[in-house]
Amino acid sequence: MRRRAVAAASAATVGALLLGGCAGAGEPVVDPSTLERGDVGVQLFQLPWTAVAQECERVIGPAGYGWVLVSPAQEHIVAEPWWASYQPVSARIESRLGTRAEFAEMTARCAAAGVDVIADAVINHMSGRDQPSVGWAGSPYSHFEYPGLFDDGDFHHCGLTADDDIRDYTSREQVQSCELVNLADLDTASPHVRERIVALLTDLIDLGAAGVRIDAAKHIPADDVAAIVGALPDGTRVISEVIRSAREPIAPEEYTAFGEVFEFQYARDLWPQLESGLLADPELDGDRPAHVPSSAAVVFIDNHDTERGEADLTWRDGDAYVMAVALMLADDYGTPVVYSGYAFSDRDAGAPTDAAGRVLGTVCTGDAVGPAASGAAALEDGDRTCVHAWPQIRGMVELRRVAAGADRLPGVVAGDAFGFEREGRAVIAVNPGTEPAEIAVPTSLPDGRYCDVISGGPRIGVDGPCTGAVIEVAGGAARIALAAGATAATHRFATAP
Ligand code: ARE
Repeated sequence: MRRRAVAAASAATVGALLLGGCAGAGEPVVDPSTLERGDVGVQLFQLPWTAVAQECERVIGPAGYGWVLVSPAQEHIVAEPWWASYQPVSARIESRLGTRAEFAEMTARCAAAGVDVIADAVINHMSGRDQPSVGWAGSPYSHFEYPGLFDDGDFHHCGLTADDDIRDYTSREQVQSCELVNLADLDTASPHVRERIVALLTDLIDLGAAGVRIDAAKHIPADDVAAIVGALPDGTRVISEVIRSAREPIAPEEYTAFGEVFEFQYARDLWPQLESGLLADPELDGDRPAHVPSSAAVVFIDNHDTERGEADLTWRDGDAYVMAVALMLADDYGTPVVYSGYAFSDRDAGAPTDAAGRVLGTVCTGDAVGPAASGAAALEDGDRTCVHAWPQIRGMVELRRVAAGADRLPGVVAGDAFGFEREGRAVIAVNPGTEPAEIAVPTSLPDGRYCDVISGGPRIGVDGPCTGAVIEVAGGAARIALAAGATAATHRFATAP
């Protein structure tokens, strides 16, 4: 697994905070200095580099996230929709999200805040327009000619369909040699093409990226991806986008030998499981059937494609979305990534820009946000959703850090509600039903009063009373009352005074 070690400095920071006054009920059961910076990522969709840097410093680093996934950085076509980012036209790191210098400054400032930057790498294809044009930074190009970078001989012309577009996803040959929605498809078996792609990715890493998301990896044979990422510096994190489909021959499992993959099945299964109570099944521990092994899985509730398509839940669903994200963060499967985009009513609409076409850098504050404040009615098109800054989500990122390494114990069901413990560290309970519910979740947390991090937000470093609900632990159980649709969770260091 090509995986960068977590930032060492941050563990000491958290330890100091914990020892400084949070472990109210006696000695901590774990040495807080062993707590690692969270493994949780944030996808900051279409956020410019200068704003990402500010987010790292103001919210993401302090909240204990470990990494951010940013949108593609290469020069792209000139077009209003967000998906202009996914049509590169040159090797220049110069886009409407920022300049090369701004990209480098972002990675440095995020690293200083303890946060790795993962770059979105579009290496399957170039642009998808048939007419010659000029890119964002002024580079001339045509569909199959990118001066100084790629020319016609570097592309597939599959000849398997009338227009060379992929028509049949059950054909491996079409998926990996024809064009994805008319995007000029690079011949990644060619040594010259590979060399150019390695140079592009190495440039991003030299600019401070800790790793790459391989966009449209399904459309690149796994051997080609392996050869390309094998030429990158040791420790480069690689996460391949291979959308799982039971009907198709190309599976994410083909891409796990050299890195992680986005496990799309996790989100698809979660809501049906919530509704049927299957998450309480004692057999569901660690690795899951029909999913890649936990260590290879990056999981999410939605991303920039699925929030415009298949996702059952998005930020617009308020409490139900919090429930799903909270369960993902409390779970012991995979490495989670929280999605943070902007409101839209037109699925193609790009993020708001200035008069010159540069995306505006709105920054989220660390307070006064959440589903109540940012429900569908409260946000205008283009407003950032700031999901990663919602106190409920920051509270759960904290809980995950405390729970790291602890077993997920068998869940319990009480009517529509269910909950589970991360052994000795944390407890979560959810009520996806339509009536209030009460549940007693067995736990080895010491008896006492704990603050709910869903209604009250993060607690590490906070000495005062709970700002949210109090959860009583007594006689080996956390007794939790849940309104319809509510989630509650607490951890070893969220003790109430
Ligand atoms: C745009 C226009 C097109 C136009 C094209 C070229 O929408 O009409 O032909 O430009 O001019 C994004 C947008 C696209 C956009 C593209 C380029 O979503 O709309 O096209 O950028 O600007 C498949 C792939 C998967 C891919 C999804 C979208 O397997 O890799 O399609 N996801 C990534 C990104 C996208 C991005 C691209 C790839 C391209 O996350 O944001 O596209 O860089 C089944 C299959 C899946 C398949 C899915 C949808 O589920 O199992 O494999 O996903 O159907 O077809």
